Amino acid sequence: MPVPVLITGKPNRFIREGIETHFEAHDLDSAADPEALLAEVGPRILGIANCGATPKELIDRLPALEIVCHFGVGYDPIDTAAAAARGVVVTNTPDVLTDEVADTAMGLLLMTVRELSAAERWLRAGRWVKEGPYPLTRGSVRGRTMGILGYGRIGQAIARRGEGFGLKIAYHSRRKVEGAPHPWYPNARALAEAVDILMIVLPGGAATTHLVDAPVIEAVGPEGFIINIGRGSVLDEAALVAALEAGKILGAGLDVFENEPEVHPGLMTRDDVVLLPHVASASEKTRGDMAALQVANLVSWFEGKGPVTPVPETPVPAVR
Ligand code: 8YV
Repeated sequence: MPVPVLITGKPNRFIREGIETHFEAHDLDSAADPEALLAEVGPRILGIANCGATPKELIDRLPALEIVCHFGVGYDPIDTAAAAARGVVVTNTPDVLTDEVADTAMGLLLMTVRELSAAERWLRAGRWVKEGPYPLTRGSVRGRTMGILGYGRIGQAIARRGEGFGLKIAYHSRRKVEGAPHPWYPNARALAEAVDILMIVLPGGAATTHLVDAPVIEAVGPEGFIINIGRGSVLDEAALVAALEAGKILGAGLDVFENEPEVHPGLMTRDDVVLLPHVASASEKTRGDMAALQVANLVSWFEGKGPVTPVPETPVPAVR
């Protein structure tokens, strides 16, 4: 008998194929009547393939739930405390997306600092022909320092790439990383004061919400830039708009937003920001690898071999 698994959110085709190959799949969010679906299959559901959210209310509706396997490295859409309290294991998809996200971070950084989107808009609007060359950019990565806020696997991969571009690197993470080749700053504000480009690579959640607020934004300075590739909730978007309007910061590049897919209207019309629709890991190759790891966690668990990539917050019995 195939194991019944609930899919939340919108799975990509790699996830759907993997889940349907190995499990009895039930789509929650695209069901005609999600309530009726939960009433019917909820008591039998043993696993969740999470592509949306798994709040406590959902965990409470699934008395036989054993494991929640998330698609993504950041697992803020899952209530891990509620899962832990029930003995439900949670997994994510680390490592397989590290390099893709770090590549995109550097692309976004260059687009922002050298105004590449605005320069392309200039060309496409025929302004190169009519008005001449695009104005020289105030920003440059030459001789600058990049501060990495969140120095985990992705943050360190971005740091290595930054060195390749000749940037000096500094970082802040809650704990100093022993043996790290870059200077550590004890908080976000101190890091922001020391650097020209602040690269946010932090996960979401209560501990990081609005960690980058008006004082931190202003500490980056009027020639500085902020890039956010982590979670939108980390950056106070209204404070960013105010700082841009007041010339307290030169520009920003954002792949993530506080209220995705909605974007603060004050950002949408500005030429000094680059806005990407959360695409850092979004290649077929990497999203396929992430899907494979998500499915591998479910398969491994139900074969009695334990989770492949459990998160630290939930209990991990070696096997089911
Ligand atoms: C994913 C991400 O796109 O892994 C993460 O934490 O932000 C992205 O790579 C997202 O989780 C799924 O849409």
